[in-house]
Amino acid sequence: RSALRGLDTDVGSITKSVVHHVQTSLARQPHNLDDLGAYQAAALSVRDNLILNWNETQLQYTRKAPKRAYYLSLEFLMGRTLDNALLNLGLKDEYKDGIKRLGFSIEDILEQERDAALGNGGLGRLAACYLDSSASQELPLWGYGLRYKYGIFQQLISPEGNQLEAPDPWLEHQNPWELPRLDVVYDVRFYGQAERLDGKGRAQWTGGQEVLAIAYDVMIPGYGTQTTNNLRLWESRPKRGFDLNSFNAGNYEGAVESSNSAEAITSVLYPNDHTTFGKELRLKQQYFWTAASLADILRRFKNLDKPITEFPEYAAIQLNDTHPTLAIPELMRVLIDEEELDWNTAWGIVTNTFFYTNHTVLPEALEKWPVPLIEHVLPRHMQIIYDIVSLRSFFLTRTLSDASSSRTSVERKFPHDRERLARMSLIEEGQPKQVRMAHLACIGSRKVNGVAELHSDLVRTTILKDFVEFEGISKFGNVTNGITPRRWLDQCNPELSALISKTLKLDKTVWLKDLTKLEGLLPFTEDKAFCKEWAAIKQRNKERLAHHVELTLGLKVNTNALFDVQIKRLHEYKRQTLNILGVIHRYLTLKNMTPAKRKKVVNRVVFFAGKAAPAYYIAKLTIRLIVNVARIINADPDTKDHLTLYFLPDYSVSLAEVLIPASNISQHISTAGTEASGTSNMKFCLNGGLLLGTVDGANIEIAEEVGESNVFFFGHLTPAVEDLRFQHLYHPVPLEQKCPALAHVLNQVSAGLFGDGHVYEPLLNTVRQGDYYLLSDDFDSYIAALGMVDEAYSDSEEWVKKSIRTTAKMGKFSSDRAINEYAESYWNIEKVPVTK
Ligand code: 26V
Repeated sequence: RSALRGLDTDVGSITKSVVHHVQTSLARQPHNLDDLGAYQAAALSVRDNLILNWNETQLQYTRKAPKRAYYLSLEFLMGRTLDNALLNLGLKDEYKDGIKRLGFSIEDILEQERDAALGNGGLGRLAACYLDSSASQELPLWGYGLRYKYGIFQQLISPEGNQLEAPDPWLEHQNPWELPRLDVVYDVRFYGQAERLDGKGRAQWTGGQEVLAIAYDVMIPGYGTQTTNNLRLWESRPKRGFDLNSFNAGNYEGAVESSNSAEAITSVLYPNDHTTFGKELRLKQQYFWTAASLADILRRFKNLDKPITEFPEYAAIQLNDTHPTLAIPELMRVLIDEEELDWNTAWGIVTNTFFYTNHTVLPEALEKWPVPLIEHVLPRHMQIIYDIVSLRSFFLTRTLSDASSSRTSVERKFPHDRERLARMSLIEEGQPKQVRMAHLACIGSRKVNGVAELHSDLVRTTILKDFVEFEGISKFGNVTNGITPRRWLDQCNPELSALISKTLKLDKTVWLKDLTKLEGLLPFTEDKAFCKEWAAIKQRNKERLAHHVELTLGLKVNTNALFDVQIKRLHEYKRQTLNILGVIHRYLTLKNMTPAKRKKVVNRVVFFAGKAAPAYYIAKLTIRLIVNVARIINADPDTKDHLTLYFLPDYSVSLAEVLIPASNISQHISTAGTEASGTSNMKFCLNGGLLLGTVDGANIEIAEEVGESNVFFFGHLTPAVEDLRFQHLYHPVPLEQKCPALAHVLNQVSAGLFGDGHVYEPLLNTVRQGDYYLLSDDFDSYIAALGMVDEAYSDSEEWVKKSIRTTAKMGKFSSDRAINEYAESYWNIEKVPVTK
């Protein structure tokens, strides 16, 4: 509890503080309180501690004026806060007792909290893990994002198996974890006119719509530190609650409408990932957030009274994917039009401030915005982008006769290579022209990185190859993703955490901050008693999951079976389809066996969870197939003891915390070269679940750590993918011939074994025709790998050893390691210890 300042934290004081909040903040009577009220009061009491640490941390930052890092992310998938705050503050036991004295159970009140689900998937959860690690590593970092009124939609599954979406009103009850900062407000302009003022690139931007950005601060406690960092989320509000002119002119409805449109900006998180769509409101979200965040960062810098040219020595801004790329032209605009710097000085500042992380190489996910749309919404920024391309930054061509500039242009470096100019331009020709945000992010940044070794190689050799040749390889690095072991082991798997501490003879505060200490578990693979305890904890976690399924779905799960889990966004490249077709194959195989032979097969329970983008037809059809296969096979008396299947609706961070510790094997089976990293793979392995996967993303580095004998790899490798796709296009082989087992499975689905066969035709045809994600190439080796899993699982002693070895070798994947790499190799920031 060294982490705490100010407040008394004995059980008696805690009880008093909770009761005090019941009576004052909630204005309720302690004797007729429900679980929700108890949660709210406990949260407010914990919050008091966070606020004191937050104040002290921010005071130190102001006093010491270190270089700071800013993490700009449109998504922060935080999940619940109370349990995490208690563990990070080291007050879990005290609150558990205090809550008990008041007649409540801590487990019950923790369940009352709604997830903060301001993200789609891995990209947003990564941002949340990095916040936790920054505070735990005492690094001066703030996150900047949007305070969406509605987070990722709630997923409902209809009786037919269709995904339905409902809004996520996560702010329905007041949110104790945010502090509204009604005094931290900025104006953000949209539309209007931009007029060039002189030959130096200056302009004046006037007119249009002005919207207010209001700050809400979320406290981010470090683990075992007093450091409490900040996540600042912006809310949009109309500049004037009412447009008085319209009101006076008798246009009441018009006046109300203008206030609606300002508020619309932060009303909802876009539930897509990996597909661009060019919606104006999404562009407005991106600009609203980057403009407010930059204004805030600049205001803080200006308080230091340093020359503006020193800005990059005090601020490093990380762009989480291309979503905040407008920050680049926005900082140019401020420096040129408002600070009146010359173009070269401004561009020098910009390119020393920003850092860009790419999170996908899938072409459909690379952001492009139509030029006419940017011209309309952000006319000044469009001018600046054009100036970067050719006129002033000497990027593509050399149209200014400023030979003294040290910067070279693409044209000068590669004369007569017009195709290269077209490939590299920020503007893609076409109807309409489009701005390529990844190119802008790349040339506007100091460094660029991918999120796992293979992915970073693909960034360097495919999507940004020309830029590597132009700017040099040293600008293009890698930071392999990581996860916070606090949430993803200590919090979600407390029994395993306790066993590890006992075995290593280390306080958890030590190994949770130096995860490589887990290697100390290796000798214990030979300790029978330890192995038995390890296995027993996994079993209890399986029972906890079964209990959850029974509570939520009313279904009884067989816990004496291998638990096989695939949980992630539904997407063709992630190949949930391969998994479900594999399940059907197993089912058909079981059906063909004698009962005696079936008894020898490893019993298996397969879990799926994940959301599909609301407009992603094929992904939704995959859910429907999974649900209907489950309906049939779970009811089949011949096989149901040996194989069952569950689709758990409404996947969330909180559900992941129950699923991950319960898995024996998890599936990460993307087509090679498509999954940039994956981070749930790390979470499963940290919890002693083994990995079945393709040679892709971070799977590769996990295998390097734990040894290939402890993972189940299958499928073609990345270099083969292009050739295989070529074969599909130009030398197709009938599926019956190429992969009869798969053809048979598809035919059974078509024939209606799981209900209306014709419903699934569009999904099945993605495999039969084109097969872009290469299911037919990988199916046989996939089935073989599943067989190897069965065989390995049958040797339960050896399996436990594999499980222990896997956990023991996961040290590399702590997000503490990752955040320190960013701090040292990218941002050049140092720790700021906060002590009294
Ligand atoms: C792209 C787009 C395109 C426009 C529509 C909205 C939207 C939203 C998100 C994205 C970014 C997709 C990139 C992404 O989520 N990548 C995932 O990042 C994880 C963290 O690095 C990584 O583990 C996953 O492998 C990668 O798919």
